[in-house]
Amino acid sequence: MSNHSEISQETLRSVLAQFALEGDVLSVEPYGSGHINVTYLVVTSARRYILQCMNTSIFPDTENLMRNIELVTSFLAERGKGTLSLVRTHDGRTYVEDGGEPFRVYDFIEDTMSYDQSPSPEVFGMAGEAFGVFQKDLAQFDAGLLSETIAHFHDTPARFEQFRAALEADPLGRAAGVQEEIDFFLARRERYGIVMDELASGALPLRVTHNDTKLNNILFDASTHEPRAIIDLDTVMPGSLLFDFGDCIRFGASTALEDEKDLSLVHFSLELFEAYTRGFVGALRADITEREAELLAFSGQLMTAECGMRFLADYLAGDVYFATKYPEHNLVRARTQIQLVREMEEQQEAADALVRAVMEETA
Ligand code: ADP
Ligand code: GN1
Ligand code: MG
Repeated sequence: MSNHSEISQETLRSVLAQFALEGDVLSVEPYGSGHINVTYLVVTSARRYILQCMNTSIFPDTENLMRNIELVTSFLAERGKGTLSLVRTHDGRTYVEDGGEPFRVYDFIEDTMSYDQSPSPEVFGMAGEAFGVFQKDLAQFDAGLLSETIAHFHDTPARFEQFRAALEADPLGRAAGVQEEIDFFLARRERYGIVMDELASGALPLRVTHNDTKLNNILFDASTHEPRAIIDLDTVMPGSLLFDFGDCIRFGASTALEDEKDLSLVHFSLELFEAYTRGFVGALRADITEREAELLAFSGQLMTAECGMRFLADYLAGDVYFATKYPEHNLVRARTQIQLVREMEEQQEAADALVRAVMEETA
């Protein structure tokens, strides 16, 4: 299912009829601000649910994707952790297919909220702790059970090659208008391999990681503001701790939305970086290796550059991957990432010093 197409109410209702829902369906409306799946809020006469049409061009193997989600959610639930809860169909399946598109249903996690931007260092610090704890919990999980749902997901050199291929193809002739942005990513190519090379050599350990640690993939309690559940588990796979740290810094240590058009509002905040680092390192301190600690601040830059080149590649390719609301949306997103990488580079020494201080304090 492309993110851009509409699914008829008739289809949605006939899909929902196959799930063992409580009550009668009253409404099904688009929901949330994810870029990948098509998400709906379902209200029945008894309660609320989330219905998702999964994106098969991005996750082609639904069977194994859903097996991963079942395994990870039951592992977390058995340990008393707040997590997603799948609703089964009348005949016990975790998803259905309609017109070739797969759909799943989750219980709606009530009285929660998610943030598209960090509202304060306190909240972002709690996000750091939540992703740290998530990773610590999953350290007990047998990585061999998980399928790789998207190959080379945070393989930055592979992402760079995809970017170059999009540039080469340039199907809409958009490259000519964005030479400055293209040059930004070409100029940094020497640095893209550091984490992948060290994972390959064993200098960095492979762990089970979330891999999509956007702030809006945490549901916070609406009253206490404490994190209640980490969601969007489609990309839980073997990876580096640096992916989870760096990607959340990319999104949450910014002073603006990921798609802010006014770049004068977009800044890398050391205060937000410090709050996140305290939370994340505080939860995982004993497990973080010396080399991981050395690369923590750098991972923010790396994940931001990686995501920036994915946005720019998608802009060049004609907006086929990320959901967009207007023709320049991916370009706007690429520009915020470029601005953030620039400022992260300028503040790299200060960020490294902060990481060292937090590591020493918590030793
Ligand atoms: P995507 O892969 O497209 O990002 P997500 O699984 O992250 O999709 O869902 C999109 C949004 O829907 C989330 O950011 C969150 O706001 C909301 N959401 C998803 N699952 C639930 C749930 N079980 N309860 C409440 N809100 C949810
Ligand atoms: C996508 O699914 P969502 O919206 O939480 C993407 C991430 C990107 C992010 C950028 C499976 O995340 O990798 O970092 O957009 N997820 C996938 O906002 O590609
Ligand atoms: Mg999401």
